[in-house]
Amino acid sequence: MSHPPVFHKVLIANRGEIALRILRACREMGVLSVAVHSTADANAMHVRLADESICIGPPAASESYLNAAAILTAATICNAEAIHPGYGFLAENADFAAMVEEHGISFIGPAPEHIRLMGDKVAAKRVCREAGIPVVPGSDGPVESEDQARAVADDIGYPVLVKATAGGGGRGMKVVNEPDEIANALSTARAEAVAAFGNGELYIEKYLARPRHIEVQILADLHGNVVHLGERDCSVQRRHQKVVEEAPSPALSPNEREEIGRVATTAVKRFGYRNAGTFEFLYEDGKFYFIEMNTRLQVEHPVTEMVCGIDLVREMLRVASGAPLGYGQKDININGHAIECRINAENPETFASSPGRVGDYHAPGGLGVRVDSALYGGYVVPPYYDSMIAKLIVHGNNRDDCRMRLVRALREYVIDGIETTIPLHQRLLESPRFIAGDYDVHWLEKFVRGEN
Ligand code: MV4
Repeated sequence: MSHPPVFHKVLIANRGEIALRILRACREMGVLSVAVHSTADANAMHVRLADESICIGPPAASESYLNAAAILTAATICNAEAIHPGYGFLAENADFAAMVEEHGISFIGPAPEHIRLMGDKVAAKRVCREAGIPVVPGSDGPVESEDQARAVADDIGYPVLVKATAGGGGRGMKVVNEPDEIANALSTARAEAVAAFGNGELYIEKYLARPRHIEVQILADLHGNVVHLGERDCSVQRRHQKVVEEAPSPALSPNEREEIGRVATTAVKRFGYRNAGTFEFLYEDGKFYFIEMNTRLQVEHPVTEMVCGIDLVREMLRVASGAPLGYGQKDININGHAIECRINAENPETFASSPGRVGDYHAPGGLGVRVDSALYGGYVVPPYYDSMIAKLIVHGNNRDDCRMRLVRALREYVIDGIETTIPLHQRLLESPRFIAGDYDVHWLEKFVRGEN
């Protein structure tokens, strides 16, 4: 079989480390890259390194990186064949993906219908349940009334969690401990959901008190070939922001790993999903429950790359261009262990953001050490965007070798001039609970409050 060559030129609709990550994959494949940038990012590394660059608007993301018309114009002017959206911004905007395709440009990601489907958390749960994935018990659809909510809660038992259908990432959730609280929770959650998403639809789930967040990476081509690349444990979070991620999860047995990967792969084949995707599960007491699917490349994808030896961005470009995966599940092996630290420009105790000029800069190196960052000495971190400035990813033969290598690499990392969360990472990586792998989604919040 012959296949069309991968794209001639790709526009990267993003900034920061992920724009560099995509640019690097393009260059290694002989694909030309186009950077887009706001006026605040004229001196950004992704602009410096790309083959071409186009300014798409003022600093505010709403007028630049979220400006679909400006990005499509840029892609048309420079004759880009494809757009990679990275994560955040327009990455999970189904209307944007559809507009890209209507312009005869390939969207490097799933079909617009699949982005739309998974953006509706109730619909996503339904199709996943029907495809044989275990889901959290709850209302098998949106709740229309207080009476219905009460009936569902009585049925599954308290505590329950009220969630927004259009939500995700923890916004618009309310824990309900007893029947008396349900009316209040519904109206507060509905108001928050309307304000945040312009959609007040809600659903109800059994509240799991101490879950781990474990997610499965999948990759699918246009010919029905699907593989999973194992799981990531992303339970070390603060305010619904992941702080440390690792692969494999220290909590899963080999049988559980095989099972969670198999159900995810089966579901993807069933609903004909294409490109990269992630199934998010809550894991508690030896059972896992699907909660959401992410239809984008994720921030934490490098830990999967480090243990699988597969370049996920390269694969996204290949399958988007129509190439077959060319390997099957039996060809995928999980090797050793990888941990990622997300380093933010923030005070490590108060988490107040700390943009400004970077002074001396020295990134760590050595065997098994990877730094995904767009920082350089003298760079000015702008105040307009996400505070994540670097990801330090380390691989080792086993979890503890990996962890000790990461502690070593953090000590080498010099980022002068701004405050960073490196000291927090150093503390948490040396804490007994992290060393034991004994943590859940609430552990880090308690740790930063000094409770353990
Ligand atoms: C849950 C849950 C417990 N039970 N769902 C948070 C982000 C979003 N992706 C899903 N999230 C959760 N869903 C059920 N049925 C716990 C979380 C959760 C969480 C909840 C409250 C406070 C902090 C949290 C941190 C991580 C996950």
